[in-house]
Amino acid sequence: MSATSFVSPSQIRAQFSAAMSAMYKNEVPLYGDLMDLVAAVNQHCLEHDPALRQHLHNTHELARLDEERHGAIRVGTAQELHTIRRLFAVMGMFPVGYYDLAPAGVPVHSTAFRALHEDELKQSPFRVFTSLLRLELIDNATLRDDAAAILARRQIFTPGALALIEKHEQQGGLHAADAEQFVQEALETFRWHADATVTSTQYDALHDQHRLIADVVAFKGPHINHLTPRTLDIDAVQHQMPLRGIQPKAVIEGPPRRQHPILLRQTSFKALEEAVRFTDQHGHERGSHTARFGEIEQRGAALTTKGRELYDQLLAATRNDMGGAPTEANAQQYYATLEHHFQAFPDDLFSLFQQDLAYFHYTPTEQGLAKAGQYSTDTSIAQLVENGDVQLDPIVYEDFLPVSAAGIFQSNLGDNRTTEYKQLSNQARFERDLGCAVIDEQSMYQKTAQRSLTQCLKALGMK
Ligand code: OOG
Ligand code: NI
Repeated sequence: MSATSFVSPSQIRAQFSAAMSAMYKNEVPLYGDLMDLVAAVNQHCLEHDPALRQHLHNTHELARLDEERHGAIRVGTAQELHTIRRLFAVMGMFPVGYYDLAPAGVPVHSTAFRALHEDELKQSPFRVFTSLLRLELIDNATLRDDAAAILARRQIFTPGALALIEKHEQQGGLHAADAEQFVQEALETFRWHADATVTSTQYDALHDQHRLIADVVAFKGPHINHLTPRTLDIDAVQHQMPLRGIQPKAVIEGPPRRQHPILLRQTSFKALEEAVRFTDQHGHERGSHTARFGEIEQRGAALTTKGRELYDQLLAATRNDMGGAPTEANAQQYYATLEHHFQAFPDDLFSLFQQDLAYFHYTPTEQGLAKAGQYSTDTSIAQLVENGDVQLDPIVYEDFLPVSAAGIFQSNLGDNRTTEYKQLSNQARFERDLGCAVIDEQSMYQKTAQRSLTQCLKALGMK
């Protein structure tokens, strides 16, 4: 058998994403309802907004939209994080970015596993926001040691998954039958287990320290805690959720609604209370745990470092005016303040391009192609755009936002406790546990934009 008959990592990722969605729909029926709502809203948007449809077509996002989703998991130990990295590598998913949630009172730090190249993202943009519990932030030494001992006893990967990860590393890929088996074995790591690994007393102790700690430590594995479809109109979905019996969180995280969406807007519905059995419970005795929830998101343009700084600054100014994170009570005032501050963020493509705030795909127009080969070498890309010879389409943001992620965590953890962990962010330690450096998201968008520009100029006979 030759290397050429390996199944591509993108295909494995697409299969895994579909299998995960089917499993989660089964486990959390509300997810299925949310998917139906998102599909209806997306169809409506595409029918009523031909420019949006054309843009999504140009950037190859239209074909992937129905299959687009992200998930989230929380692992407990360095070893688990290390092996999960190797597992995701089989599917062509690599750690992008470092997110420190400690300042927001969540004792984790995180990365997002995803595909890197636009050709691969096109096949499947599936991403998994992956957090590692930071036991070192827990000040209760006994509890910390107990939690570490409980975590040390569990094995979150099946023997089959471990064997296939190794085979993939040795051979450089997997053949079809192995790939199929890998998807099934890998799924087991993300499955929900109603049987806890601790007594109800232990659970209460973990839970009293922080709900998140109980969620990570008390179970057999890092169950997928949400799976998020992508909508083209998050305000419409937020509005329609209650009509379908789904209660959304107070506010949509991220930038305000705009003509040209930037980064990421997200909202979620509250976690479900689920029956679990602790190790000291027998017969029909049950306890309960809330962890799994639903989320939706709308994605917009990836921002340059300069654009991102402006975003962070305007969001911080909004929060400063509000005196902290938004709540149910001040939601309307929050939106108004957010919109007010974001007037400073240009909302037309040419300004975003000219002020170097966002990343773009460059497509030669028919008018431009008709002039191919006749351009003088000093024609700038800005001139080509202004003349209508090149069309701009924003590159979609593939990553996450730490402030939004903290809001999502907090809303589904269901408490407004704002313990601020004072310990410094520790990317070096995270990378050591992970077994490699995280990839810089900016460099990924720069490369994609550059490849697009090179191809565009070539088509116009300028390179
Ligand atoms: C992850 C929360 C963050 C997002 O989309 O920002 C997240 C978690 O609750 O484990 O998923
Ligand atoms: Ni999420």
